[in-house]
Amino acid sequence: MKRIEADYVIETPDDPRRAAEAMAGEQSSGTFMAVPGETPELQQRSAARVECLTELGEVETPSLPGRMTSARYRRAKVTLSWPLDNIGPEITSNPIQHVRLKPPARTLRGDEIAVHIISTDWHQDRAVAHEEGDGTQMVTVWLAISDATLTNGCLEVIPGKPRMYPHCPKRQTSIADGFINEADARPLPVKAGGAVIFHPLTPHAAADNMSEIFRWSFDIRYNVTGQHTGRAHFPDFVARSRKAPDTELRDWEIWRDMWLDARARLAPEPHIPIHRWTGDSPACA
Ligand SMILES: O=C(O)CCC(=O)C(=O)O
Ligand SMILES: [Fe+2]
Repeated sequence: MKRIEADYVIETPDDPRRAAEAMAGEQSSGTFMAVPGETPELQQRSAARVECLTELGEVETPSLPGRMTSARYRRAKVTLSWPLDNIGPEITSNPIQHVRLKPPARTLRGDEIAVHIISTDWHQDRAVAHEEGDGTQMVTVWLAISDATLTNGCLEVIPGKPRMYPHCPKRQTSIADGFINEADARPLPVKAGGAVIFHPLTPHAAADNMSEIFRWSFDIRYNVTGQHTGRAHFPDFVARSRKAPDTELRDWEIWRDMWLDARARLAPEPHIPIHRWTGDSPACA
């Protein structure tokens, strides 16, 4: 069976081998908690494997401060792999994608609320799309272009059972009050070039950028080809296909033109909301 590989550089106060096994263990069938139908056989079949581990010496301070502190950290290069069948060979690039260039919060105007500029409120990506996409198998790939740190507002997630929470139009569209406990949040600092890959029901947010430089990231999404993207009025493209390799789009100029066409088509028409939530639902009272 074909496998996908990813390389990591880790720094850990723990034994790197144990840390690598824990990373592989957490990245098995994709949720923090077991879901119905997740049998031991399925977990075994879809589990990540440690392919290779090379120790790179010790450092006194980690490149990215995390919650654990120690006098020494052991560095290692780790290669993990997963069966290609975990995601399948037919993959579409979903139209819900953003480039976020977040300036230092200090430099923003007091009334600045544009969602990609300020902190991001708690939400789920499946919620900020149309209901037709609720059954779609999708992942969000959050790519750090600059280091994402505790200071500049790295992504944070809350582990839990995968379920959809009601959302309300607040400062941004965010999870209704009383459904999540923000004290359970886990910050996910990553180095530039690193990625956070998460399920569309994972509650996530990002704090203000309290550093003096821009926090730059891309968030892009992929879904199984043929399934509803959740924003059908926007363009998508086939990123990979084993069945029909000729349908893969490799020319960025065509992708750009698809967006220009979409803008020309949509701009004169009434606005199409990008999600289903309105402030009059009982959860928002
Ligand atoms: O980068 C952020 O501030 C939020 C990212 C996000 O909501 C996402 O990637 O889905
Ligand atoms: Fe999001």
